[in-house]
Amino acid sequence: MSAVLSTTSPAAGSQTSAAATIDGFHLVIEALKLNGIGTLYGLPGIPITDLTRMAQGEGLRVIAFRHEQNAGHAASIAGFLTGRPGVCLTVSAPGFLNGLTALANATTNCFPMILISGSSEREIVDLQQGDYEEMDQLAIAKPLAKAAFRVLHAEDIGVGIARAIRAAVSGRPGGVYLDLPAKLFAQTMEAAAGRASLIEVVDPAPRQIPAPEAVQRALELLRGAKKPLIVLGKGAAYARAEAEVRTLVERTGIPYLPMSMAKGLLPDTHELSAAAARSYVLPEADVVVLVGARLNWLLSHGKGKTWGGKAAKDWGGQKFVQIDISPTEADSNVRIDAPVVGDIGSCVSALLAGMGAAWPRPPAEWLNAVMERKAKNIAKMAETLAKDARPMNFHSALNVVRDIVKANPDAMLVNEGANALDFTRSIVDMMKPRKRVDVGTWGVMGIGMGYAVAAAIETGQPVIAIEGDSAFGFSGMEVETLCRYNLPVCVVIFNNNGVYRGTDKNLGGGADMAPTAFVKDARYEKMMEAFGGVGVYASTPAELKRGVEEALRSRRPTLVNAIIDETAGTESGRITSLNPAAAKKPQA
Ligand code: FYN
Ligand code: ADP
Repeated sequence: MSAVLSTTSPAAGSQTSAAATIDGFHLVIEALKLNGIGTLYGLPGIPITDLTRMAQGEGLRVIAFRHEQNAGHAASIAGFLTGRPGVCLTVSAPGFLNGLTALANATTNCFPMILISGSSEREIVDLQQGDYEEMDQLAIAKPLAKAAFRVLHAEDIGVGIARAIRAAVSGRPGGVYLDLPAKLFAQTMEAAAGRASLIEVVDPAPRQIPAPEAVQRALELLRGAKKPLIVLGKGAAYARAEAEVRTLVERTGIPYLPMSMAKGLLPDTHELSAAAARSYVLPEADVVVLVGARLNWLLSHGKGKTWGGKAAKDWGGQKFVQIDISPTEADSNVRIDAPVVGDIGSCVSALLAGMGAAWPRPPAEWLNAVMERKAKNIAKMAETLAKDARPMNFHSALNVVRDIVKANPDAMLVNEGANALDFTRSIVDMMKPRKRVDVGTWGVMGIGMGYAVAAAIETGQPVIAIEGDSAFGFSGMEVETLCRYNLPVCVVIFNNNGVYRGTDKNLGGGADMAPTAFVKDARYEKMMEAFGGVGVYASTPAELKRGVEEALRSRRPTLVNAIIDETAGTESGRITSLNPAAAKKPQA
């Protein structure tokens, strides 16, 4: 475990008789360990190959991927799941660029992540003299990250890593870039001084207590509400505020709507869940409490027809309470009447304290109307699910997944695609917090295998990844990674032969397939078999059920190729209105 050069791996390369020196490699490793970072996600290569070897030698877990984007996504979701920054390690220029999508996605989603990339020689890069993988990485990363730092001297490694950790997890979490030039790793310094320069970050994400007057303002607004609604976002899941949120919902009796990654914060079967009455409660509500959810596109920016406005940009008349750690989030889309700034646990606790033990329930007419609409939609859904269509469609396949997830509430669910995403979100109930991870704020495709790897590693639970056949393609090579680390991941590909569906034709009538169509009847399960995992071809619900259940039982990496009716999908799933051509047509 020693980091003293003379007692460590010869791979350090630079040791002499200097028994009491330490190099940059080991300072980085020790700084990470000192701060409780036990896993690195990455892809070795110049100049970080030895860093990955030495980190493993020093007891860190190093998970090596086949493409940096997947390693980056893995690190970011590790950050979401643990509340500690997930670390991704890449080589310079091209590897760094491959990691940037994940860094930007982490920042957008408020996931704490640190992208550490090796870089080429500063002097040559800055004079643009044509170094190996020359690129001004710090400048490129800056606009995509919450913060970006470069360390040039071994004695600054401790500060650099401490700053990266604080930036990633304090306040609104996000992606941080840390630039480590190749020369830094080989620098040495006196070992005792080196260790003394490292910083163990104290209280990296301090609680943020809301102002009492902000809490009172919110309570006054809520007290007058006739049709109150709570919207739970993934910020509440990240904040691990499920106990406080449950008390808030149950003490007030206010119906709540979970955003996609907040599903399971309270069990989706909770009597106050209004998920099945979404299009009723949003326009009808008069006071809406946003708890770690932004009024972005996923909530139609808080206005327009979704909210009962007459036209696309009209205010629906709702008043908003917004609980968020970021003071600048309020008023980003519509007026926020009562912003409550602080961490969600502290804010909700303060609201509860201000309410006292007895708080008036919402009027019965409101609750009854919501429950009536909800019951109607659930009954309609049950009818559709019971149809057992052959060939399988999204509903008959998800009917199976729904039962399996219900029977395995600790399993993680990864979900991406268009129809595969939208149908899974509304059909598969989640029973526990932070079990569902998906395309998030951007609707990004390609998170699948990276998230699946990290979900398995960070939670130790089995993972079910429901993947559209297109979405899977972005990270499909990582099935080798699943096999290499023998991870308990069951990938289920909803294979309908194309993007959205498999029936599109070449509009020009030529021999090429339509841009949205794939090779018909592709045998994706053989990809998993190629690396020693289990492949399953499933054309019926019974085969799908057997395949997934066996994967959960065996904990072996498994890929189930679920054959779906190629006519089953709709263009862009439930967000067809975002297509430029569709947007020209009047939307419901
Ligand atoms: C939900 N619903 C249910 C249930 N849960 N019905 C019965 N039972 C249950 N349990 C109903 C709900 O009331 C809605 O019907 C419908 O199912 C869909 O619910 P959802 O998913 O909550 O709502 P909706 O309208 O799809 O949500 C809007 C959205 C969502 C923007 C938040 O679409 C979303 O998260 N989209 C992400 C899309 C994405 O990122 N795609 C990737 C790019 S794909 P109604 O109330 O009747 O409306 C590239 O092409
Ligand atoms: P969703 O997509 O589920 O609606 P968003 O990503 O839009 O969720 O919103 C999450 C919000 O939660 C962000 O505005 C972020 O600032 C906030 N947030 C993240 N962590 C915390 C925390 N610990 N306390 C309070 N707010 C938080």
